[in-house]
Amino acid sequence: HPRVFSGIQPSGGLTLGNYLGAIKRFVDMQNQGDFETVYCMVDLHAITVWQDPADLKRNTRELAAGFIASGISPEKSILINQSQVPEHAQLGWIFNCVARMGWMGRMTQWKDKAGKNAEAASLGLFGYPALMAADILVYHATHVPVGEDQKQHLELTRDIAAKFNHDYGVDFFPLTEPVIEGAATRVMSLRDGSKKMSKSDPSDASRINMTDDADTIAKKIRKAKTDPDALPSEAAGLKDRPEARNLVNIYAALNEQTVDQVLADVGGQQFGTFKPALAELAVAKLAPISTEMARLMDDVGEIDKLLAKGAEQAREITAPILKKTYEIVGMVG
Ligand code: AQP
Repeated sequence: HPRVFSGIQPSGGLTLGNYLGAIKRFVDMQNQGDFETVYCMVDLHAITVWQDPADLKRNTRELAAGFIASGISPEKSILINQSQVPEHAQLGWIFNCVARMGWMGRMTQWKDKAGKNAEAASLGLFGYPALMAADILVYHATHVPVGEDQKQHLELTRDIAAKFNHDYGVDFFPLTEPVIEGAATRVMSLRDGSKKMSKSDPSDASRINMTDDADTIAKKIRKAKTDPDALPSEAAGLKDRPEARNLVNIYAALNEQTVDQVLADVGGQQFGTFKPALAELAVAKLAPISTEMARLMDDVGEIDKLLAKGAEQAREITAPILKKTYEIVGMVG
């Protein structure tokens, strides 16, 4: 079976964006049965910006709970924490020596996150995409389900694989395909239709957290920014209406419908009618997940055990691939 790899940073609580853009897709690919799936909490990536150590531990375990509560099964997928599989960082170093400064400097995520003060950003933040390439390629993974925002990093992963293969005259690392599918590949902020919904947005009202209770979810959706017009009856009518489009996309993704199917039902409605329906759907889909997350978090020992087992399974794949890489590069060992 072709191998799938993807990861999420334990840099805060999970958002609806992470769930619809990533985790829900991870579960689909796991259950399709056509792939061997590896899913990861990328803690080494999280520390490219400051993380309080106690928060990092808690967020990592909570993210593992979020994966499992959403339907990632440790029986069907390999579930790991990045730092527990040392080959990620080891291959990451090799790729730091393959990737070029110019490539990294062109990444829009780097530009957004470093902002005007790039001098003060960590070297790790700059090199982030090389470690991400290693995360994927240390499994020879060929398919990577992600949200739209990760497309550029995946192109860079291909560039790194191609340059490695070319420089060493081998056909060793595969060229990976991003899998960016579904109605919610880019969930936007509830306060600003031009900004991505993000864990690190200072405004909590901008996002739905997976751990929000029903009242909070309903309130955030009620207050979400919209325009005064009624909903159109087909997708083309959402052009130039980013906030309206975002809410319809969220509805479609949660209800596993296309945008046109949703609009066939709700076209003509005002937001005063649509928002409560969306809130009800969101609560119905998310409440069971957050309840299960809280239950799993009552026994972090069990989560740690699962992660230790996942790391062992992962290393059966990664250790031989790293060994072969070292041989190709010319390391004695
Ligand atoms: N708004 C989003 N819509 C769709 N997909 C999204 N993803 C993130 N936000 C959205 C997808 O979630 C996966 C994991 O993301 P990450 O945790 O590695 O980092 P990120 O993309 O930087 O996510 P955040 O929430 O915006 O975190 P912060 O605020 O810390 O930067 C990826 O597949 C991503 O596409």
